[in-house]
Amino acid sequence: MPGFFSVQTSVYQGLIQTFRHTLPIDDSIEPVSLCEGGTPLIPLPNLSRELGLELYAKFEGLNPTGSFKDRGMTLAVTMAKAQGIKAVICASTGNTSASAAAYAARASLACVVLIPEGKIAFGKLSQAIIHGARVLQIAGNFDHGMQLVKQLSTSLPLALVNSVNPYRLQGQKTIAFEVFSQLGRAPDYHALPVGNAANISAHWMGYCELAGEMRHYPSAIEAVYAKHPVKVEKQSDKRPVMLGYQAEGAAPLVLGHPVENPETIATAIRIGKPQSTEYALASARESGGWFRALSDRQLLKAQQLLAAKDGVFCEPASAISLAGVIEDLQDGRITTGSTLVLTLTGNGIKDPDTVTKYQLDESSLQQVEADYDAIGKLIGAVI
Ligand code: AN7
Repeated sequence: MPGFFSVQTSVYQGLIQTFRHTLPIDDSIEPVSLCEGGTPLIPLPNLSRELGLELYAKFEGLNPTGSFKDRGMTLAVTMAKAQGIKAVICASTGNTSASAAAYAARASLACVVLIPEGKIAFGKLSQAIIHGARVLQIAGNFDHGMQLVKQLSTSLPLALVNSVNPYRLQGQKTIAFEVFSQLGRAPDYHALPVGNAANISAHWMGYCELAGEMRHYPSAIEAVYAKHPVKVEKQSDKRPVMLGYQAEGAAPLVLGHPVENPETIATAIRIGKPQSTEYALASARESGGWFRALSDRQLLKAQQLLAAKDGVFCEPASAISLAGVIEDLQDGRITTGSTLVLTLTGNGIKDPDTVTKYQLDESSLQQVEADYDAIGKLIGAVI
């Protein structure tokens, strides 16, 4: 209807189309996209005031499948399809399986996912099922699943779409590009949860490229870069200090060694043998950052603070970055007045059970008669 829209609109075409010049993929390749990326950088004014920071949330829970995984998955599945592979496989604590299942469906590829039995959030499991993946629950944890899918993808015609696939990090580095353009500069600090340790490595890769320094890890990408040279124009002298937070029961990067039986309420990061350990350590070292472990109680508190103080509902694993920032501020390791971005990696709606199990008190859910006076009395206590 000509003239109907008063505002000029342009259609967002997803991550590959937006950042193609920064990605090592051929122009002729048709993207498999669900319009991922382009997530908001949400100011957190109430928490900023309380903590004495300029605090922002890069809310990755607003990607099409509700987590940052979609950024890497659009590339990994696009390349699998372009190479004529008919099926993808991954091990997952939940979000990777949801994302792989959705992108495989979109590309008309088969999808097999290995998940730790009983240890993934219900929302994520239902995503994998509804998108038509073959979901295999193993009597083991993520690390066991990871070992299996690496073997299976070597011997069978399957594309491995875990973050050891070099294209995954390439997609995820665009978080740094978006933060830089949304903020108009690099933040002083950038905090995020660390599980398999790919995302912190990808963030750092993005910030380094913005500073004119190309990062070619994982080394498997060298050959790809050689074929498709990528040049990100230098835009910033500054790079943030990278802060990686892990759950106490699953903190190999803090301990300096793998954890055989990782445990945490934050099932997304219940990982004891991170595949990108080396790159994550380099990210912290080169940026002047560090890793820290937080208890389940601390991350649940942070999840509640983000939701109740500033209206952003992320999943438990994502909230660990705020928990870590609160502790590091108290210890004086983070300077007050700084600009700090939290990557909130996944949407809280994926894991409602953790809220009803751990975040409920007698005032948040009350039984009451369907009676005007009885309800009026209760309201009186609130207003
Ligand atoms: C919400 O889905 O590993 O350090 O299999 O779902 O890059 O692994 C998920 C990881 C943080 C950790 N936040 O990122 C999987 C999986 C959320 C996550 C992480 C994950 P990495």
